[in-house]
Amino acid sequence: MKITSVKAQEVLDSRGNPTVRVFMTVGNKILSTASVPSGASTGSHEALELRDGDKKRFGGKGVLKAVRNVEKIIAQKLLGMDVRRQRAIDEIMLKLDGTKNKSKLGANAILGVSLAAARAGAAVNQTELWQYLQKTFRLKSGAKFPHPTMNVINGGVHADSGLSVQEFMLIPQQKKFAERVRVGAEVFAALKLLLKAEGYAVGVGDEGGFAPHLGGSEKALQILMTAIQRAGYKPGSDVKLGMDAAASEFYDKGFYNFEGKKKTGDQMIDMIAGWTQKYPLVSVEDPLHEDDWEHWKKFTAKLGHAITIVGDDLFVTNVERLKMGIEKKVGNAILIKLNQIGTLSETIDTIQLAQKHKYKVSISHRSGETADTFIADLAIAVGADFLKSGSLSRSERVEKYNRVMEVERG
Ligand code: 2PG
Ligand code: MG
Repeated sequence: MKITSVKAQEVLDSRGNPTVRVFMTVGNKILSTASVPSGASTGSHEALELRDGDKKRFGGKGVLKAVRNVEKIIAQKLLGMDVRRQRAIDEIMLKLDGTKNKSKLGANAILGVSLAAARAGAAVNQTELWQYLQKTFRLKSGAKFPHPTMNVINGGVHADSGLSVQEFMLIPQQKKFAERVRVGAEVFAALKLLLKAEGYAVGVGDEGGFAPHLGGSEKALQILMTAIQRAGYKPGSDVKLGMDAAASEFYDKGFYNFEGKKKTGDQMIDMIAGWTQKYPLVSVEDPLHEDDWEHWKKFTAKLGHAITIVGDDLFVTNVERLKMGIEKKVGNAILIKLNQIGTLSETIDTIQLAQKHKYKVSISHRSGETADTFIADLAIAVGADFLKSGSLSRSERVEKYNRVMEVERG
C-alpha cells in the first residue's frame, strides 16, 4: 500500500519543549502518527536534533525547520512508495541527508517519518506493531517481555535534588511483567511515605521519580532498600537496584565533580564497586565519561563478570561506537534510544550487533517524552532484556509499561 501523504507538526514534549510529530497516510484511509522524544543528558556523539535557534520562539528550541524538512524534502521522495519497505524508506532519508550525524535534515525529522512508516505498515498488515517489526526485520518471532528498570529517584540534570547520579532504578524480579510493574508501583508508594515521614519533598523530577535533597547518592540507595522492605519485599531477591550515573554530565578536564568532591576515574570505579558490595546494585549505566575509554575498560574488567554495565552516552545506539566497545571489551550492555541514531533500521542493526556479541539490550525512553509508546513494542519485538521508561508516575512514563502489560495479557 502506497504512501499518500507525509505531514508534520510541532507539538510539546513532557517538559513543554517543542518536538516533531509526523502524520502519514497510506492509501486513502490509514493514518499513522509518531512523536519524537528528546534528551537532556545527551551524548556528544548523538545524531543531531534540529532546533530552529530562533530565540523569539520557545527560547530557540522550536522545530519548524525539522517540520518543513519532513513536508518539503522527505515527503517528496516517499510519496508513492509501499510503506512496508521500511529499510528502503530509511535508506532514502539517509541519502537525502547525506551527513554523518543527520545534521542536514535533523534526526528528529528523519526519526518521526521512520516510526510513522513502521506504524502505518503494521496497520496495513493488520498486525500488532511488535509483530510487524519482527516480520519486517526478520527477527526471532514470539513475545519475550523485558525487565522494567524504573527510575524512582531522579538526580543529575533531570532534577534539582543535588544528587550527582542521575537515576536510581528498581528492577523487580517477578515472573510476569505485570507483576514487576505492580511491585515497582508498591515500592514507589512506600518510598513516598518514607520520604514524607523523614521530611523530604515528594515532588517528582523529569522522569516521574522523586527528587529529594538526600545529601548524597549513597543515601538514595539506602532509602530504596528501606522502601523495598516497607513494601513487604526483600531487596536482592524480590527487587534489585540499578543506577545511571550519566557521568559525562559531571566530568571536567580529567576529573569527576561528584557531590562536592573531585574524583579521579579510579576513585569513581572504587566508589561504585563498593556500592555493588553493599547493595543489590546489579546494573550501572554510564559510570564514566563517554570518551574515558581507559576507565571504562578498567571498570568492565573489575565488575563485568558480576553486574550489567550499560553504555548509553558511550555507545549512543551507534554501530561504530558499539564495535569499538566490543573490541576494547568495554561494557556488557547497551542502552538503545531511537533518536540517538535517527532511523528504525539503524537502531535494529545496533541491537542485532549487540545481541550477536552477547551484550544485553535495554530499550530506553528519553527524559523528554510524549505519549508515544513505540519503544514498548520495540522492546518486545527484539526480546530486549530491559525496558527503561522512568518511574511509576506521569503518563508519558507509565504508558510504555501499560503497553507491555497489554501485550502480555493478550
Ligand atoms: C539517560 C536518559 C533517559 P536523557 O541518560 O539514560 O533516562 O536521559 O534522555 O536526558 O539523555
Ligand atoms: Mg543514560
